[in-house]
Amino acid sequence: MSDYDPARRRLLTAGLVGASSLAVSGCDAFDMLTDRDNPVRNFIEGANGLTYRAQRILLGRDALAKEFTRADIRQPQRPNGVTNPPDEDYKALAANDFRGYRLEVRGMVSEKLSLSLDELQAMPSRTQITRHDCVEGWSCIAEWSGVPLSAVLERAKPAQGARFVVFHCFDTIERGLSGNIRYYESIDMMDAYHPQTILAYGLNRETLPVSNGAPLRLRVERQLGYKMAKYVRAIELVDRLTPFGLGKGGYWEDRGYDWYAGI
Ligand SMILES: Nc1nc2c(c(=O)[nH]1)N[C@H]1C(S)=C(S)[C@@H](COP(=O)(O)O)O[C@H]1N2
Ligand SMILES: [Mo]
Repeated sequence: MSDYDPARRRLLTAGLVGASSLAVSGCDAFDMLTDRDNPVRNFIEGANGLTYRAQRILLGRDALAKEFTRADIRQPQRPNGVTNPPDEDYKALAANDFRGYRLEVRGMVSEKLSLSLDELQAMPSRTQITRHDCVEGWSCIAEWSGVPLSAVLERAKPAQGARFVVFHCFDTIERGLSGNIRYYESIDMMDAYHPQTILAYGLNRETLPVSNGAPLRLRVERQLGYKMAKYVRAIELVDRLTPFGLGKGGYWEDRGYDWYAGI
């Protein structure tokens, strides 16, 4: 059984709109999202295409998300969404400390890759202290270490027409009528090559724990938490998002969230 309940999620999301304050445990309230008239929140909720274009124009290709210091880390990263994948293939890997794990890289690439954790950890690494903002109304500052997605893509050599990177995850988040629905996400090539976009295997100077996405999870620091796929098992380069899930580019996007969740 997944310990994640989409109905509860919907309730929390709906609650966010009316709430003037939020009771959160362990993490700071992301106050601006609870304020109806806050321009930042209105910006987030504005036409998604407009937000996307505006951020690209205003902030540019390489604008960095704010980075913090260790003194700013006030609490552990709050585990959210799926925190212990119920899937047998995942459990078997976890039971063996992920020694059998491989990240598959496929789709519109000239070199398909299959990388072990050791191989990923031998690649260039980046560490960054950033704030994770969940759409539910909380945020956490944490230190993330991993391999820049750009380094993985340079090895795989994306084809000319590749426009998006799709992240396929291990975790079943919902059991649908025609089978298990696993979490997935996607970003565009600009975010894929952004210097702070990493596949993280470390959190607060420890090995990334299962609750936060072990053995590998995406960090895409200029967007909201739901974009940051945990339990990544494969990445696929594509020119369109319609073939996946319900066609909107991610599990939560298929259920109404914006594809571009810029903050
Ligand atoms: N595979 C997977 N990735 C996921 C989720 C999930 O349920 N499954 N939840 C998302 C949401 S809504 C958030 S806020 C973050 C939570 O990351 P954390 O558990 O490290 O805080 O993961 C995101 N990535
Ligand atoms: Mo979230």
